[in-house]
Amino acid sequence: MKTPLGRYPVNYTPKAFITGISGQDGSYLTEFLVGKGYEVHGLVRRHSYSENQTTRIEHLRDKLKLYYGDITDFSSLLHVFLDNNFDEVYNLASQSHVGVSFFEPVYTNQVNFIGFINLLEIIRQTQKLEKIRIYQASSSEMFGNSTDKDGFQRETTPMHPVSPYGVSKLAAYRLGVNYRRSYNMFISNGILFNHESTRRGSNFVTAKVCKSAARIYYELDDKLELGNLESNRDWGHAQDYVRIMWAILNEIDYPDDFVCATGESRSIKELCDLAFNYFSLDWKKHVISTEKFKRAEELYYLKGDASKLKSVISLDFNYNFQSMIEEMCDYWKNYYSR
Ligand code: NAP
Ligand code: F7E
Repeated sequence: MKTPLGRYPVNYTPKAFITGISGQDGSYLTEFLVGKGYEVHGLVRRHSYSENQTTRIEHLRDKLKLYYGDITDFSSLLHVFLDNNFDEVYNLASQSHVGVSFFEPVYTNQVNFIGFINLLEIIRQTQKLEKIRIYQASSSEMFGNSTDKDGFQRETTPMHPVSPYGVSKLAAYRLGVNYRRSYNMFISNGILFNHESTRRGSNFVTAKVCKSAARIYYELDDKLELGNLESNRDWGHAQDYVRIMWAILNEIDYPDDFVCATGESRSIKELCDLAFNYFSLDWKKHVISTEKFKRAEELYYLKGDASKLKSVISLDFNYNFQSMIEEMCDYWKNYYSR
């Protein structure tokens, strides 16, 4: 990475706004930006159990400016943007669970697509467009079961999403391109492949498997029910990927669309093998595949080619699949040993 804050004048404090600041990526991105000297603002939803609103960013609370709001509520965004001029906006707010999107297709599109229109319209009408840079959290789920002949997905691979989530993300992606061209706005899409961490919600498969293996190790459970065991994902680490979000806005001088991926694809069975081995367990004795966790339509295979991104910035990842899953198993082992 180049010098921190390289594109800003010396002694200038850049102002960033993050939607989805309380999520896995939002929390790591916040740490990263605060570490670089940014003034970080973020949108937080009201929860009935208020401690849950900011669990992942609690350690940074006194450094942040947080606003109650919801990306589907235009007015909640409007007052934030009327009161501030931001340098960078990261749109991470999302109903991000693909399986859940089959049960909540309308809501998923309201948050992931209409929410982004709200944000772009408010920015267009209130901000200095020559100055502000916008990052949209696009997803490999937009590809669906489409691959190039060499088995990879890249920016030019046709996009045929197979879930309401994927459709909503594709709509938002196209909208970002449309606003970029129509209004000359700096909007970049990071097409990120799956990324995980100890902060991953435990209803996503990596965290679910690591957590369950820990519970079986401590004899709190004996079985783990999963859905489809045949799919493959290109899994990176969220901490590595949030640095790329920042680099896409700060180390590349033009807005564009970029795949970020490891280029390696692993199966759910390999994931189970690694996590259960960490606890000296045999996953085949504990894991069962049930209809309950299968999706109405499945995306079977993801393997990303990040060559376009690598040609303009360096992708210096600190984790590989094994070290990431070991870190997650460590986390859940410690969690249940308390
Ligand atoms: P996450 O942990 O599920 O976080 C989602 C965030 O969005 C949370 O802060 C959540 O708030 C917020 N949110 C949900 N609905 C909202 C609404 N209506 N208004 C305002 N905020 C709302 O997701 P993540 O893994 O950090 O992912 C970050 C972004 O990257 C998402 O857009 C996701 O779709 C995208 N993405 C993720 C991956 C991945 O593998 N992680 C890959 C590609 C793209 P609460 O805390 O209140 O629920
Ligand atoms: O599923 C299979 C499941 O829910 C991965 C989101 O961050 O990445 C994520 O979406 C695979 C799928 O992630 C269970 O069917 C089997 O094939 O961990 P996941 P995802 O659907 O790939 C993309 C890039 C995003 O953008 C999304 O926001 O694992 N699987 N059994 C299971 N998945 C879950 N969740 N639970 C199971 O029991």
